[in-house]
Amino acid sequence: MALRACLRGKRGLTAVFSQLSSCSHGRVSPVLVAQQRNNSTSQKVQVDFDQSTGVAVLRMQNPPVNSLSLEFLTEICINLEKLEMDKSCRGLIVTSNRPKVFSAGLDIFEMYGKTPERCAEFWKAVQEMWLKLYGSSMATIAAINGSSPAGGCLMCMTCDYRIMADNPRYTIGLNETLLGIVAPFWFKDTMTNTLGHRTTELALQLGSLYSPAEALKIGLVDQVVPEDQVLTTATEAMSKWLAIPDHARQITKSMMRKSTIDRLTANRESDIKNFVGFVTKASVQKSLGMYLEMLKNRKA
Ligand code: CO8
Repeated sequence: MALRACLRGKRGLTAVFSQLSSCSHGRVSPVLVAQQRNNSTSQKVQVDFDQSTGVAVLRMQNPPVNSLSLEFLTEICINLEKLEMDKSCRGLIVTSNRPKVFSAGLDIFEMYGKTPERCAEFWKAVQEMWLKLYGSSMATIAAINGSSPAGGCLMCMTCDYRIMADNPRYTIGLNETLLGIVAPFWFKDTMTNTLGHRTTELALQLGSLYSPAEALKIGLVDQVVPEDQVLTTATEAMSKWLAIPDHARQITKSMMRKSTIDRLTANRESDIKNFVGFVTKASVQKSLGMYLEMLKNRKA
C-alpha cells in the first residue's frame, strides 16, 4: 500500500503514528490519480474538488449567516468525512458562500429553549466538527471572507493557515463571555495553541472581537488580503503546503495537536454533560434571550 494511502483515511491524525508502523514505504499508486472529480452540493454545503491539484474547496451556504445548527453541522461533518476518506484529496480550503459572513458561530437558537436531550445532540455535533477539522490529515486553510465570531472563529482556528479579507467591518474572535456563556476548555485550548496563554486570557475574558488588522497583529490570522483575493491567495498558499511530503507534514501536525485532541476525546461525555447543565440554567437562558433580543434590535 502506498505510504500516502496508509496515512490518509477517515481516522485522521490520531491514527498517523500507528498507521506508519504498518505501512510499506512504496511510491504512491497511479491508481489513486485515476479517480474522477468528486464535486458535491448539498443544500447547505458546496464542495468542489479539483482532482488535478488534490484540493477541495468547501463553501458554507446556510442563510442568512452560516450559523452552525445541528443540521448544518451534520452536513459539514458528512462532507469532511467523505473528503478525509478520499485518498486523492490532500488539501481543503474552507470558505463561505454568504455575503459578509464566514460563520456567525453556533446557532444560538440551538441553545435557547431546547430540551436537554436536544442540547446534548447538538453539542455532540459541535465536538464532532471540531474533532474532524482539528484532526484532519489534509492541509487545511480558512479563507475568511467575512465576520467570524465564536464558533466561526473556532472553525478558522482548526485550520492550518488563515487568510482574512481586509475589511475593517469584519471581526473575528471568541466572544462567548459577551453572551454570558463560557468558551469550553477545548475552545480555550485551541486558542491557546494559536495565540499563546496571555493573549488568549485577555481575548477570552474580554470576549474580544478583532478587526482583520488586529487579528493579524496577534497571530489569529496569518494573512490579510483584499477581499476579492481571499480565495486566490488561499489557493496559492495551499500549493506551498502541498509541496511538503504528506507524511512528514501529517506527523508533525499530529505531534502538535494530538494531546489537545486526546483531551476532548477522553472527556466527551462529561463535556456534553457540562454543556447541557450550563446552557439550560435559567440565568444562562436569560442571557441568551437578551443577546438574541439585542441582535434583533440592532437591525431596527
Ligand atoms: N445564531 C442564530 N441566529 C443568528 C446568529 C447566531 N449565531 N447570528 C445572527 N443570527 C441571526 C440574527 O438574529 C438575524 O436574524 P433576523 O434576520 O431574524 O433578525 C440574522 O441572523 C442576520 O443577522 P444580522 O442582521 O446581525 O447579520 P449581519 O450580516 O449584520 O451580521 C454577524 C452578521 C456579524 C455574524 C452578526 O449577526 C452577529 O454578530 N451575530 C452574532 C454572532 C455571535 O455572537 N455568535 C455567538 C454564537 S455562540 C458560539 O458560537 C459558541 C458558543 C459556545 C458555547 C459554550 C456554552 C457552555
